Amino acid sequence: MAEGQIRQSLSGFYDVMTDSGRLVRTRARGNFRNRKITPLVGDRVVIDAPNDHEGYILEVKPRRNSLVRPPVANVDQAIVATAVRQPAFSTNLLDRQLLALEIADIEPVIYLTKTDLLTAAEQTEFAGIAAAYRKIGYQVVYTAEPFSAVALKEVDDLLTGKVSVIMGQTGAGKSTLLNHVAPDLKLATGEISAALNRGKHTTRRVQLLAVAGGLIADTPGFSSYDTFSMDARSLGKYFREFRRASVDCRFRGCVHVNEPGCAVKALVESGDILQSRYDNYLQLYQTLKNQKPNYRKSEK
Ligand SMILES: Nc1nc2c(ncn2[C@@H]2O[C@H](COP(=O)(O)OP(=O)(O)O)[C@@H](O)[C@H]2O)c(=O)[nH]1
Ligand SMILES: [Mg+2]
Ligand SMILES: [Zn+2]
Repeated sequence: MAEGQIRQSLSGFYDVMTDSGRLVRTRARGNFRNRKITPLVGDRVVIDAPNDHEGYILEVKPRRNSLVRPPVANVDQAIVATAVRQPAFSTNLLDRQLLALEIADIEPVIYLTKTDLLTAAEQTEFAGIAAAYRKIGYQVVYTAEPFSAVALKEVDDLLTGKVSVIMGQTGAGKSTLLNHVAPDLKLATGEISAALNRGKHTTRRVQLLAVAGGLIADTPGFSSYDTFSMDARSLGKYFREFRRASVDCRFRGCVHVNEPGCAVKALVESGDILQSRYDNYLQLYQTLKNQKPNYRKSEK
């Protein structure tokens, strides 16, 4: 028996790094499937490992948190790679990703990619967007020159000693960024990566890569249409600046839509809360309100 961490899952096999530094290929024991426990990369597990090629997972330790996309547990933070161009920047997609992470209780860090594709005027615009998200309370890595020493140092420092995931749309530049942080990785990027994914959708590999003294999962993509289900009235607490402002709303339980004396709406009016955040909030609020309870999938 040994304890360790799942570093990779592939076709029903889980590669576990034991605390004594052995990498053991394991399978989950039958009774896990019966109890509907699917081991996740990042899980702390107890294994029975007579040798390095065939072990069994006996127990999955309680998780601190977990994500569905990518399927990783016990995550300290998520780097949200967001392209300013190619694919086009969307506050809606960014806010949805931030929401997913707030629900999962995982700290987001926003990394703006492809900044070299911006004109000087657009650079100024994005510096403003970066500042606005910092004001909300998110760390934002934004430099006019992509992969500048400053930006890479910031990422390096972030990763050290932590379990991270990098998420973002296909083509956002996730793999390219990781290759810059750790050139040894040689992750496939662009066309090559897309071709590999097309041929491989039956064998979804999830793995934690050792980078900058930490571990990070690179993931093949994020769907902008991932849905959330929760009571619409709870949505506001996952928008940090709304949650802070709401203590000044006239009504307890204000959902910041039609209520008089709403402090959130006042801050949108005064320009202290981004109009785009409010618009994205309203859209999500309506979607959640229109969900029929019977059709709701369980939360997370
Ligand atoms: N101009 C520019 N292109 C980039 C940048 N980062 C990545 N790319 C390109 O964008 C494409 C997608 O990058 P990739 O890392 O595979 O994206 P992923 O799907 O998020 O892993 C590749 O062709 C990269 O060369 C950047 O900062 N500037
Ligand atoms: Mg990639
Ligand atoms: Zn309000």
